[in-house]
Amino acid sequence: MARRPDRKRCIIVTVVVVALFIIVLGLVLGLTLRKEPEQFETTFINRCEKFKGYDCNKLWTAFEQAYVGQDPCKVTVEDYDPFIAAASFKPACNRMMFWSKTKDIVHAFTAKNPCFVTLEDTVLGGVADGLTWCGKEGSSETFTTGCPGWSDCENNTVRSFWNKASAAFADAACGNVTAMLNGAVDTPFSSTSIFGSIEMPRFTSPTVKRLNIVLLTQTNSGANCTNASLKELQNTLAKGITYSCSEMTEAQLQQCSSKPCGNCW
Ligand code: JS2
Repeated sequence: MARRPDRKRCIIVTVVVVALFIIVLGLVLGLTLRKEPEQFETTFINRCEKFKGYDCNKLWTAFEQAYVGQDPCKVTVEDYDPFIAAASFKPACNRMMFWSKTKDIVHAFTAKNPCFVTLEDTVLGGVADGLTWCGKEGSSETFTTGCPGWSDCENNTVRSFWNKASAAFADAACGNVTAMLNGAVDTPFSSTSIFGSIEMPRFTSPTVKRLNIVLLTQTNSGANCTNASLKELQNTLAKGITYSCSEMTEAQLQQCSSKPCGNCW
């Protein structure tokens, strides 16, 4: 007889342990998911505060109104207009740098050579660089997981942002403009890339006087300035803008980083 109460007690203990485990798991998940929106906003505000002269709470409000409560695949570039207006910046004439397939090396360069400015070195791109975010119909939260990918839908939250921010940055281009392209790929210039389809078409003469292409090459291999895609670039560049192309290895670029604003191309 003594065996039955033991068996019953064992079943009760198991049920209690499983129930406790489910409660703890739910609490951890709930806390993590609740932290998601706050962490994103905190990251946004902290990054914004690194740029002087902006009301970062106003910038955050303008940013989140573009996508909060929306289907994450129905956020258009125009939805970010209020943010672009709030994040206006003084163009760095002769020092603006564009890039394509060279993100990491370009940002390592501008980190050492603050003379040159990429979109991500301004508040416009700096607050969102490397981040993922989206909203959901019926929710006032910002999500950073479960968002549609870049190619999942045309009007996706992050893709519309970068298309809009890139267009705004290119609209502000002035004087000598630099673009760092990747000589290790067959077509360093692609008319379907953001640089080729959104930014370069916005360079107009006489505001933009010159486009300096810096083609980053591996030592003595890969594409050079005679590459066919660069001929296509020249053919589509607005009339009146002077074009130059310089081949540069990463080592040469490193040496350039030490020159304060001295052009190496
Ligand atoms: C930044 C992101 C992210 O000139 C550059 C920049 O102005 C950039 O905004 O757009 C140009 C590069 O785009 P492109 O030519 O398509 O080059 P890529 O290397 O094929 O694409 C890189 C992704 C650009 C858009 N983008 N830009 N920071 O976190 C970020 N995420 C995405 N998707």
